[in-house]
This record gives sequence, structure tokens and C-alpha cells, in this order.
Amino acid sequence: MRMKIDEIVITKAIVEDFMNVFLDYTEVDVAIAGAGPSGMVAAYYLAKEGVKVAVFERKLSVGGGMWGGGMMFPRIVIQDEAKQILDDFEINYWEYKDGYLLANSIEVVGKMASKAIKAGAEIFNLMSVEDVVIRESSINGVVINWSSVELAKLHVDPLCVRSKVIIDGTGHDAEICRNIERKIPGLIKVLGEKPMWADVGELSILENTKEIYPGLIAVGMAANTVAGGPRMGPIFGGMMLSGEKAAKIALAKL
Ligand code: 48F
Repeated sequence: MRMKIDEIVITKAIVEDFMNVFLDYTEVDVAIAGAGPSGMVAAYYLAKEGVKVAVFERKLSVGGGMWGGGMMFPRIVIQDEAKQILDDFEINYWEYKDGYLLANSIEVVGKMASKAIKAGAEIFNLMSVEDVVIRESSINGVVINWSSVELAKLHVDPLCVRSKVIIDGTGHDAEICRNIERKIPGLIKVLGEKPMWADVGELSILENTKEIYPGLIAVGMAANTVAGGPRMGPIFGGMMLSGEKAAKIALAKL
């Protein structure tokens, strides 16, 4: 016998489940701003260790700058050093030449999201981190709002999520760090991203992935923007290794 479908049951199922999860995630171990490659890799390695992780992503889709590969050719390059991460995420790749690996950017996004969620990370899409919660000598939460509120420039107050560690994975703009620099001059310094230099960019991103201020870690391109490192284009090994390093730093702090 065919089941009779009731729209109100569907509505209640979605609202009730989401509200329960959202309430539960008002207090987390780690809050990550941005579900680009670095944010999702960090989320996966943290969740895998049993850490309670919330990822807030402004856009409808996760994946940040990966979808379009290089100039809308949906392929990304990953250097050999990050092979282990591709294997951890069960991402297919093949060698182009001498340690330059290639992967389908659409597959990479799908696998990263799937693995991070399966490991236990909770991704809240369509939510932007617009500020942080600050105390005397540390940052201990994020201030969030619906991206639609931000886009429509509606005057609606945000809500807060308490977090032991905050990871800025907002990419080139390093939005969280820049916001703190603007609001509390002198607390942290954002030097700004430098022009393209893939080799140096990929090397420096690991060094630059660190705790910027007690409770705040910069990851991925945001780490280079804070430290004044160059951009590197569609090579993503550095983003992945940075995510893994940010997870290790956060783990050590928890
Ligand atoms: O830009 P994005 O992919 O950052 P990433 O992880 O990777 C950088 C590469 O994609 C590429 C590169 C490769 O060599 O340089 O650019 O450092 O992902 C950042 C994500 O953060 C979201 C944004 O929509 C994107 O999906 N985002 C940005 N600001 C906010 C945010 C915010 N305030 N709140 C929530 N999400």
C-alpha cells in the first residue's frame, strides 16, 4: 500500500530536526568560518578525533574556490606532498607529471563534504560569520547571521555560538581576522595577500597556518592574507595541508 504524504509532516521533520541540531551547536569545541578546501579538511580531521565542529558557510554550496578549477576548467592540481590527504578523502587522482597530481574539482568538493559530514562535522550553509565574541584575553565564539539578511542588508541582529577555538577559513579576504583588526586596532595585523607566486605561496601557507590570537587560527588562503604571503592559483595541496595543520593546532589546544 502506498504511503500517504503529508506536507505538514515534511515541514515539521525539517524544522524540528534542524532546530534540535542548531540548539545543540550553540556550544562547540571548534567553529570554522568558511567551507572551502582548507575549512573542510580541518573539519574532517577534527571531527574524526571526536571534536564537536560547526562549519558556517555563507554560500548555498560548500567548496569555496574549488568548483571551477582553473579558469572554469574543472580540474585542480595537487602536489605529491598532499597525496595522503587525497587518500584519506578517497579522492581519485592521476599523475600529470613529476609529482603534479590532477583531480576532478567537482569530485573533490563532493568527497570533502561527504567525508567531513560523515566524520561528524556539522555544516551550516547559508550562514555567515559576521563577528567574533571577545573576552579579556581571548576570542571565544562567533557571531552569525543568515547570509540572506546580510545580502538584503536587513537590519536584523545576529546570534552567537560559543566555541573554544575559531578557525578563519574565509579565503582571500580573511574576513574574520580583518574584522578584528578593524574593530580593535593593534590586536592583530593583517598584512594582505601578495601577487601570484605558486611555489612560495604553497610553501609559506603551512608556516602561516597558526594561532593568530588566543583562540583564533587562520587556515588556507586566509593564513597567507594575514601573513602577507602570495596567492598560488589552482594548486590545492597547500590548502589541504593547511587544513590538516589547523586541525592539529586546534586539537592541541582542546
Ligand atoms: O575561498 P575558499 O576556497 O578558501 P580556502 O579554503 O581555499 C582557497 C582556494 O579556494 C583558492 C586558492 C587556491 O590556491 O587560493 O582561492 O582558503 O573558501 C572560503 C569559503 O568561505 C566562505 C566563502 O563563501 C567560501 O566558500 N566565506 C567567506 N567569508 C565567510 C564565509 C564568512 N564571513 N562567513 C561564512 N563563510
